[in-house]
Amino acid sequence: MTGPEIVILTGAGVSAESGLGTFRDLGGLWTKVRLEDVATPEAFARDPDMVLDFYNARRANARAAEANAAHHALARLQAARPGEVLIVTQNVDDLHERAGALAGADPADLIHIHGEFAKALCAGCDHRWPSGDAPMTTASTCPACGAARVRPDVVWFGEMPYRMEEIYAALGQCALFVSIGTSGAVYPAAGFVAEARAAGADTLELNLEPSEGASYFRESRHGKATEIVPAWVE
Ligand code: BV8
Repeated sequence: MTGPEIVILTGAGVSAESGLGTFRDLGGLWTKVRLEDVATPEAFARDPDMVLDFYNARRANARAAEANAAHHALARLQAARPGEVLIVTQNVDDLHERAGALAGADPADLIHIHGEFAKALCAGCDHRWPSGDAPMTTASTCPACGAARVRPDVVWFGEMPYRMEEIYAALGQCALFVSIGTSGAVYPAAGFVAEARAAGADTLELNLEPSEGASYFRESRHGKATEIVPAWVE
């Protein structure tokens, strides 16, 4: 086998017990804020100050959070099997990286399909750079082209998620696909299980409750990520 043997898709449920809110649960972010108002290129064009404030607050929360037992267990699995376990995360926090650095996992085995808070993106020239700790404002400028069109490097609704070719290649040849802490509501990630299954992979869901795509998985285990993920890994 040339690619990863296991592909793991993670979502907000993995970071929930680190204190970062989920999106679609009762009290989740998208029940308080309309995603059309903050997580689309149109919203940024209409009201960049509001969108940047929304993301500055979430970036600050994510910086203050710590990786939990689920992140650490996945990082240990990756460190034990270099190159064999690819994590594709929908999360824009850096908790997988931080756990991975402690465990000695290879950062190349992690893909942020929806981008990351740790980077800024110039909406003018597409240059990316580490976003640092300072809040982004409409006066922040791009270090490459000088334009004041700085935004967080996250994938908004209607934009193309990152590194799709690599992900589909991995899904097409992995032996096991595992989905953890995601509702299966957002495409294309929600379609990964069908893709992996069609290519012959075994499929496992680890989630607090059955997700929208639960019936696509051969096996589902329900409970808190900090309990069921270490139990699966160990
Ligand atoms: C695209 C990033 C083309 C920034 C996010 C109809 C109309 C309009 C559009 C569409 C449509 N149908 C499909 C679309 C496309 C659209 C889409 O899917 N919309 C949905 C809403 C219908 N998708 C796109 O626009 C995407 N781009 O399609 O491009 C394309 C097509 C084909 C191939 C390639 C390209 C871009 C989507 C990017 C969206 N970006 N955010 C930010 O964070 O602000 S989305 C947002 O949802 C999150 O960021 C996250 O990334 C994503 C997924 O959410 P989850 O992680 O699953 O979180 P959720 O709250 O939903 O679920 C949490 C789960 O955890 C729950 O099941 C819960 O039970 C569980 N849980 C809770 N606590 C725990 C737990 N589990 C375990 N332990 C716990 N303690």
